Amino acid sequence: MNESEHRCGFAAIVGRPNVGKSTLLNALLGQKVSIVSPKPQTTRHRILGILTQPAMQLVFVDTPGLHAGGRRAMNRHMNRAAIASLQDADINVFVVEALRWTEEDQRVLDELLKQGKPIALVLNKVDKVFPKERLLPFIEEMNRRATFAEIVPVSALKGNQLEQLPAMLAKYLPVSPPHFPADQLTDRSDTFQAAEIVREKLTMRLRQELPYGLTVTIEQFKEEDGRLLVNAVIWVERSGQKAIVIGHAGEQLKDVGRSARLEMTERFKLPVHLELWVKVKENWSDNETALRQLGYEN
Ligand SMILES: Nc1nc2c(ncn2[C@@H]2O[C@H](COP(=O)(O)OP(=O)(O)OP(=O)(O)O)[C@@H](O)[C@H]2O)c(=O)[nH]1
Ligand SMILES: [Mg+2]
Repeated sequence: MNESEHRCGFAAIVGRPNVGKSTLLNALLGQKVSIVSPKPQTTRHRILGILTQPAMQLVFVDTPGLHAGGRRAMNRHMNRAAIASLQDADINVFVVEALRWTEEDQRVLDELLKQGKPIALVLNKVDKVFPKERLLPFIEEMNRRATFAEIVPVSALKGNQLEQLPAMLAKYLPVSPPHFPADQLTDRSDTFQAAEIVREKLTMRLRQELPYGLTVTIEQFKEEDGRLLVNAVIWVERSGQKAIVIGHAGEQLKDVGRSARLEMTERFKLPVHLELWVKVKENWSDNETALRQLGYEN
């Protein structure tokens, strides 16, 4: 390959919460770098996922779901992170759920149109669409809403129709040498990933509003005698939430610890000893200073 033809740039994956952005990123990379859950507002940070091929390096940016109707400092942090990512991208991958269009989708589209960058529209979750012909009128409707550089129906969950995406997106990247070493998968540290794994397991288990008031920090992460010693703190907003997280006779916390440890063992390729503590930081999610202390920085 001629060096002057190598392409490298950023593709931000944006959309409202829960449309499958993180699932899509993980599927495109063939490895999990971003946590996923059935609850909206799972991703809270901008997370890079780097796909390196001989002729290109495509740097995907997973983003928090753009949303309205949350007034806490955390909601503002998440929306800011998403907007900054779509402003910086060479191409934006706008993810929507096939056959569903909501006011929040329209808000994301308005934000994208303001930027004037090319937009690849990904219609996700087509595994739920029967018969597939129902996609055609939806695609026509989308074409009336805006001019998209590409429109691709996919199932991120089943891995359908994804092979074509990287090459399709690469056309919109500038000619440039790679920004990252070929073996680098993400910009996020092991400790960040460990905290996210714990948060994912908690989010999967806890009902309703509680996941929004939880965050996780890592107090210790070190290799000793061939194993990884990890201490994590789960922060809640009110003392009453502590008991809910811990669960009857500590069962829930044990269960979270067990599944987080299994995933960390697989990720870090070492046996893991994981200890979890639950602590209260009053109202942390609506406090800019607390957010920064807990690792939420743009
Ligand atoms: N049926 C189906 N479900 C999917 C597909 N892609 C994602 N999901 C599910 O949709 C839910 C949300 O997925 P995420 O990847 O966390 O969505 P997200 O857009 O990153 O959500 P936020 O981070 O909250 O903005 C999870 O339960 C996924 O398993 C798909 O192609 N088909
Ligand atoms: Mg996500």
